Amino acid sequence: MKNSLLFLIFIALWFNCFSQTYTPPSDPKVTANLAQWGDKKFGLFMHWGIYSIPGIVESWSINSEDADWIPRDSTKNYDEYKKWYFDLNKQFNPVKFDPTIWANYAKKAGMRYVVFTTKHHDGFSMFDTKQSDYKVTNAAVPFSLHPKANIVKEVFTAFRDQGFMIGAYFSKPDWHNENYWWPRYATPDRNNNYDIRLHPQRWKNFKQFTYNQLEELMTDYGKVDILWLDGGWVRPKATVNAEVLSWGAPIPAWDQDIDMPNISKMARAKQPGLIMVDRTVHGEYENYQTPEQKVPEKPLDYPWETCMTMGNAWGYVPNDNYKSTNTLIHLLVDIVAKGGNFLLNIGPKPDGTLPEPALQRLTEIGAWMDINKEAIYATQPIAPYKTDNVCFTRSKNGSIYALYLLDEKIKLSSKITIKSPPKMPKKLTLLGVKSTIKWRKLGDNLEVILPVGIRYLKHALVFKLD
Ligand code: JFZ
Repeated sequence: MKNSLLFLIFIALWFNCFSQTYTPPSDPKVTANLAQWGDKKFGLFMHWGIYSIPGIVESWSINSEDADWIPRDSTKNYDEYKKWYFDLNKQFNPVKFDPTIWANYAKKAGMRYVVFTTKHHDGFSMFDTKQSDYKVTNAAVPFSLHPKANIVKEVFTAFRDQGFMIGAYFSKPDWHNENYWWPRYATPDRNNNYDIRLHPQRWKNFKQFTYNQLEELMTDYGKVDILWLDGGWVRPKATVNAEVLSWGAPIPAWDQDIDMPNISKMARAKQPGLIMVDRTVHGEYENYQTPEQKVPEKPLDYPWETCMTMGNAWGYVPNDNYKSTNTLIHLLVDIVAKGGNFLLNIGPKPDGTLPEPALQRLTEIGAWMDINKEAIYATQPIAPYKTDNVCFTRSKNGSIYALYLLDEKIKLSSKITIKSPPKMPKKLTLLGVKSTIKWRKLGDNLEVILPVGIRYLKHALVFKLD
């Protein structure tokens, strides 16, 4: 009897510990902030750094792993290339940088929060850190003389002034820092390049450096709502799971534990209620999950956000292939109908402006949001979530919306079907149209007679079922 009870307890603990990938926050302030963030639905992700100057992949080209998605100029040997890349700081001079323009476009597009790269894996700090000279405000950087040189402060202020929630992207690994990539050894892959078990003090120094930089960001840059920590391979070894193994990168024999409990204690003392996203590490410091470049098939039963590039690259690359406005709106609708947020990324150009195709898409998305935002903001998923090309959302006051995705290549017929709506309405309206909408029940479906003269409604028709 006793053994079987012990066995059952063991199974329960195992299940809870390993099968669960989401740990709800225990702090009510975090829970409240998470709900506020969840209502925002649409955010702007921005990757901006020295990689934007040549228009190449952010940081990764100095990583020596042999992967097709890590291109590198092969006319230089690796050490020459790394020096060339790290010296790009001496060319950073975005003279047209004006984050107020960025914030205005993003707000008009319907975006309500921003996540900005304060430091990517290459270690170049886009803020005036006192922990390193490898920063935008150092005299080696031409832009350091500009009044807006403390870029993170300027970006956070400009977006906060427009009512945005503020997110700080911060890379846990720092490939420029001598206590992560020790110059004494080669740098064969993304991991720190020495055995921490043999050099504990060096790793201790790196933990302190990281803590100090995060303390600066949590102290000197105003209210920060989200700490978005990237570089998931920097984690306690015990947390390495199938997802990490799927990345195909070497797993060190030692522990790259950055001491999240210590960071979290400080960060939340400075920023009460701070949402923390220790990406892919899961556990109590990942308050929401961040599927990257993909949308989950079904709604998830925990908070989540799809992060996705508007083009193909996170940073600015010339002639990037930007997704159409139609595709972007369909992604937003699909994500929101499944209960997620859409963090859409734009990489600013080396001169500080946003690429024209990105501005055009922000403007067009904004025109659609102006008409249909009530079906997006502060909504919840409602079964059946999506049938064919129709997504469903539910507002907090109980209104149900059917978002009928339009294919730009197909002429819209005068009669459309909404399959298996969550309920049969007493009254049906089409957002953006004053006239009443004729419809009839066909079995479990709604057949809708579209009014004439609605060609100005593009990308998705949004019906309100009252
Ligand atoms: C990470 C960053 O590395 C990337 O540069 C970008 O900032 C993105 C938003 O976040 O993306 C990853 C994450 C994991 C891997 C590669 C890129 N991986 O495991 O190979």
